[in-house]
Amino acid sequence: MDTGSPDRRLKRAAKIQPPGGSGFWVHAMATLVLFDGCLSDIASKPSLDCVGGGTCDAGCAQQGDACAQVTVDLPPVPRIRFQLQTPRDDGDYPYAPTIPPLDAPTPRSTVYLSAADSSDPEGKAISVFWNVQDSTGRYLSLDPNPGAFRVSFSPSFVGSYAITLEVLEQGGLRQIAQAMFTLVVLAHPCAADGYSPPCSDESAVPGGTFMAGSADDMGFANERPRHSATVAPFLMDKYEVTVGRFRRFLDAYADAGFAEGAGAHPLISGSGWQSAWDGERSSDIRFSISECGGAWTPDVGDSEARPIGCVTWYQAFAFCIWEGKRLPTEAEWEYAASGGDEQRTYPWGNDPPSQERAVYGCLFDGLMQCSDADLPPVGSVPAGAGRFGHLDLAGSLWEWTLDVSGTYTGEACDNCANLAVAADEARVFRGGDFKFDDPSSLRSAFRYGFDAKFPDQVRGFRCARTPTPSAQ
Ligand SMILES: [Ca+2]
Ligand SMILES: [Ca+2]
Repeated sequence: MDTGSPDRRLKRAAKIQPPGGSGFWVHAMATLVLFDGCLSDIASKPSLDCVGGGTCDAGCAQQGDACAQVTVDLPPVPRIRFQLQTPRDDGDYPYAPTIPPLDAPTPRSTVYLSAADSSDPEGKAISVFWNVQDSTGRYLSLDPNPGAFRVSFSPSFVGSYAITLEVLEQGGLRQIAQAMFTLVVLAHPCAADGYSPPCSDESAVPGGTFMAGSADDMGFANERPRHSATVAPFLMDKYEVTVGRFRRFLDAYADAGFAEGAGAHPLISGSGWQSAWDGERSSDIRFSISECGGAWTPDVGDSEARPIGCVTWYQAFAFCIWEGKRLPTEAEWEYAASGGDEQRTYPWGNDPPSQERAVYGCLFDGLMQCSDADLPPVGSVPAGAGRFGHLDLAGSLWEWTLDVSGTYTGEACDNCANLAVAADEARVFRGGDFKFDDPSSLRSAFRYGFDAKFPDQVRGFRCARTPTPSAQ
């Protein structure tokens, strides 16, 4: 008699149905596995001979064996609870596979798991073991260790994560029970349409003076000399302009130009639209972007909240005018990224770049090769927010600014912009991009310039405006 064969095991599985309306993102299954519930090691277990006794469990009785009386030792009961914020105490785990939170967790967040409600019906001690696998089957590391009753992990990417809790009876039949559920991690909930709040939000930047550029022993030659720059209070888009926002512009923009001087910085003369730039229609812009690619799709799709690249400087300027805004000056952009007089090396501070703080180096999806998944929806790395709340200033896409690309003179800048167009029509863009793997490009003072007419998948933008006195 082979008492250890799999068919001697009693298995039961139950699907736990998530409550209506939120079931799309969580699926739970509890599996109970009773090892050798009948005969294995029978001498060491409390037992009752079923021959003539008539009280054996069905699985044993069908085989006509003498068997253990398993009803006196029920399997342990695994219970998973979880929390998406730092728990206040050991009981602060409000969610369960059948009680999901309203919002799914986001990449780079922390998920806190608790097995503390698990128990054994007979009150025996239990031990637990967790494992968490991502959608590729890779095991995630658990803090502090997989055998702890309370653990946490950080999902790196959008996708499904299989969470398994195994509970083992200490003593008795040493029965093992398992509970499993699938947690779906979604992109940062900047609205799926790409323009509803918070996607179109602005963050206010108080005016002030800071040192623009880099010191003599820092950065690249075009960042020097360092010089004083003053900016008046302004508002700047919290996020890079999304596909959804740009689509609304293309759908509504019927003209092929703007009034002379539209979109000017009110304190910088000659900074507005020039009629010589008229002529490009919505259909022209659509064609240009479609040829270039990036996150753009011809029809509304899954990429509405991803940043729009492949825009020329002129198209970016046109969009900002259409939204009642303008392009930020280079000094304004750097002021926001530097945290003003905090003189931050990076928007988040002076700590070196990491994938938690900036989308760069084609590593957002955790894989070395570059793919669409390396350019996520805007705001996907909230830990990289600047002092004034702007997201993705460093990384994601380069951002066009108003200024012509040129060298610094060392003169103090008082709401200034370089408007002296050069033969190459190069305009400045800032902040690095999702592909470029040089973390130096993510510095607040790093500057680069290229032909304003030339679209590229790695170049996008955000808009700014000067508040009216009543709005300040
Ligand atoms: Ca990659
Ligand atoms: Ca950026």
